[in-house]
Amino acid sequence: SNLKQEILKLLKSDRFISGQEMADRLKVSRTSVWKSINGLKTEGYSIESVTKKGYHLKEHPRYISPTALKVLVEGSSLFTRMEYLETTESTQIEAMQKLESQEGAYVVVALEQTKGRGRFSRPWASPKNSGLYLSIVLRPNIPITEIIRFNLFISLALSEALDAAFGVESGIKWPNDIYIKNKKVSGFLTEVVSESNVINAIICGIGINIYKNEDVTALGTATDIESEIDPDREIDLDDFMKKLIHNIEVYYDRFINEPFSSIREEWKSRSIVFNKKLKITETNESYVAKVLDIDSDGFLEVLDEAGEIRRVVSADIEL
Ligand code: BTX
Repeated sequence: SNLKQEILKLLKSDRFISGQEMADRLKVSRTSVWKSINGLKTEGYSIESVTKKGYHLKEHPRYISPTALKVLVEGSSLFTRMEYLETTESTQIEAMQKLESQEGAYVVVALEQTKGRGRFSRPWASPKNSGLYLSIVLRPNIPITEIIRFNLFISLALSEALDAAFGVESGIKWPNDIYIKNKKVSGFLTEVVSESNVINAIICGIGINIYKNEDVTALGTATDIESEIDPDREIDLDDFMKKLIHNIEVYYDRFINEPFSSIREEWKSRSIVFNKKLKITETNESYVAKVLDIDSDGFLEVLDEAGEIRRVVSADIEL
């Protein structure tokens, strides 16, 4: 309910707040306050009441809550709806199914995916209560070729949100991954629905490993926020979602209005692919090359072992 959202806001803004004060400020009865607090507790918030001091939010739940998402939608200049699912096959599938019935830009978030997927139908490990899995639907009216540029803007939004919310130092591995210290913490995938080469909808799926989980650790190449965050620092998923959604709004607007060159330097400073010998796999061939630069169109300039400079637009890179 709306009251739950208001109470959550109050709990977040004060160290301690009494039931009476919340009731007065929101002009409702103490019983309604008490009911909403119980509702938030069932959503996973650990709310403690201390005699003479009042209520306070003890620790953050290990997952985001529907109430927090509603607060986000209400404050959003872009998104009209955020759908919350405990579990689903893939948020990409959910998001695509709503393209007709749901107007505008929206988000589908799940706490578990049973068939999470990466690019080229590779699996994306999406265990329960360990990560965040979301799909963002946007509807720009632009040529499909702009998708490369979209990925560059989104990678910056994601990497910056991770750093701001968790105090980590993440880097972008072109084209679609976010790394912390040489391990993948997050990946995204951009799919489009288009007509005559014009985009009808972008469905961008983002997966982020938050808590340690064997399914993810077993990959050997992956990490999670819990393993990388300063141990004194708390993982606040509501705060992360807020920062991520805000960054997506900002960078999506910039994507629509600005060329890649306006973020090129920022993007380069976060990139982890430069000046290393990497294995690059394009559709038909694999080769070893050193990445020299990224041009104003978002193409990588690489130097292969034969001494030839190539422009790479779509490929997989192994560090
Ligand atoms: P990708 O194809 O670049 O990465 C997939 C590869 O990454 C896998 O082949 C595997 O080696 C490795 N991998 C699998 N799971 C994980 C994980 N949890 N953490 C780190 N590495 C992993 C990247 O694809 C794009 C992933 C997008 C996932 C989101 S989640 C929400 C949305 N719904 C959905 O089904 N997919 C997207």
